[in-house]
Amino acid sequence: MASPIVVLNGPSLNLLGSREPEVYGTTTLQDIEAMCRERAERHGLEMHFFRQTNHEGFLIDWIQEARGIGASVVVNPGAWSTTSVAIADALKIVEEPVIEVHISNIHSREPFRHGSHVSRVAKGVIAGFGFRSYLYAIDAIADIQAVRRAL
Ligand code: CA2
Repeated sequence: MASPIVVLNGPSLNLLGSREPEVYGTTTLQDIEAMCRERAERHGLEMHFFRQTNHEGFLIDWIQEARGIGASVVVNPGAWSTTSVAIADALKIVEEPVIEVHISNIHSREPFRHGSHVSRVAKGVIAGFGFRSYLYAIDAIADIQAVRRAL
């Protein structure tokens, strides 16, 4: 049976579309949510929830909630990717695939954006494709599930 998808967003991503358009584009987080829902639906997958928080503990609670329902996780941890061992620990015990996404290519930016703790526990990382990073992550999850069904 197809497992649901949850999409999680970390600090300040609620401001997308309003500042630094040259780095993060002009698409809002609400636009991204709508596109993710459509993409998941197209793959016949349920997007169980799409959330954003500026509070690290909430993100950890939601990761545990995702684990509890057997969901795959698309996560843009924002700046917490490089600072939070706690988020990486929470993601490590999610049984379904975890895909880390970033709108910008963190590897071509300042060195302090390199070295994500989350990358060490993620199944894969998609960065640098703007809002499409999220859509490609959903495609990857659909593909993983299709391969699994074919086995
Ligand atoms: O490229 C990404 O998706 C990031 O996760 C975005 C984070 C940044 O700290 C990561 O290194 C890369 C920043 C999110 C803040 O978003 C803003 C949006 C609009 C205006 C200002 C910040």
